[in-house]
Amino acid sequence: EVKKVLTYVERAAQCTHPLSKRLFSIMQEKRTNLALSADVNTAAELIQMADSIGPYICVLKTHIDIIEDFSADLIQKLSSLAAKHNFIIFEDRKFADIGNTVKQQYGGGMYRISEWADIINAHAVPGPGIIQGLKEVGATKNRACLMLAQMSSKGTLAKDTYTAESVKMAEGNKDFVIGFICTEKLSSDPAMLHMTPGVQLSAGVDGLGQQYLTPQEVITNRESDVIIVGRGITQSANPMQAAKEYQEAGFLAYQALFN
Ligand code: 5BU
Repeated sequence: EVKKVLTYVERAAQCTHPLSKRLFSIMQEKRTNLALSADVNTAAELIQMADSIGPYICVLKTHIDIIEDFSADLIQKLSSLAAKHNFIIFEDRKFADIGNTVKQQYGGGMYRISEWADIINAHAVPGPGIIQGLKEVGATKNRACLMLAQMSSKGTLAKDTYTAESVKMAEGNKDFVIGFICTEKLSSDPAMLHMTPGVQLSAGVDGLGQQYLTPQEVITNRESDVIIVGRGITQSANPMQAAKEYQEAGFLAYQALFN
């Protein structure tokens, strides 16, 4: 049996959710499957990173709660840069509570995540109520969610049955869940996105449990769609050059799927 790999264009055509459709289109247009994990601690650094690395990425991933000087102005600038460089904003909030609580964490508080983050993610551990709660806030705004089906860290409990059940939960909510955070392809549905953190140009570990795979391993062997890179870019002497290298490595691996 010959396994047919679909192009980003073909995947986009299969998407019913506008955000996954848009993401696959951006990946094709900008020739990138790179997501930047912009784990910096000030608004100025985040803005600077988003503007300089913006041309090379399809997704900008934030941890908004590690910013020391958060303000509405930061969100406004970030949103303008997303429009300028055509990338999607993913707040890596990892919601993990009951539906009624995550609703408030997503829509309220000081960050008002639902007002600016195109994509958020959620742990499956509370059960499907977490998706219901998030959906009540996000669906009308055309937002989307990724299920945390696997993690990159050593000793993760998100494996085996847990992973399989997370995938089922995601697939039962395709009007809001557009894919997974995972370390390998988990769904044969071409509309489902697979995004993988723990990526550097050389495999290795970080001393606090993070485990790194190379872009080629992630795209070619694990058959994931998007590589998420943080320190490989942000801690590089030349982040822009590093971003270019990750973009190239990721996109070349994608193109090689068709050879
Ligand atoms: P790094 O600097 O490339 O190691 O950063 C990885 C980022 O991805 C960081 O923001 C983590 O919070 C995030 N992450 C991860 O590393 N592993 C996971 O399983 C998940 C998220 Br989920």
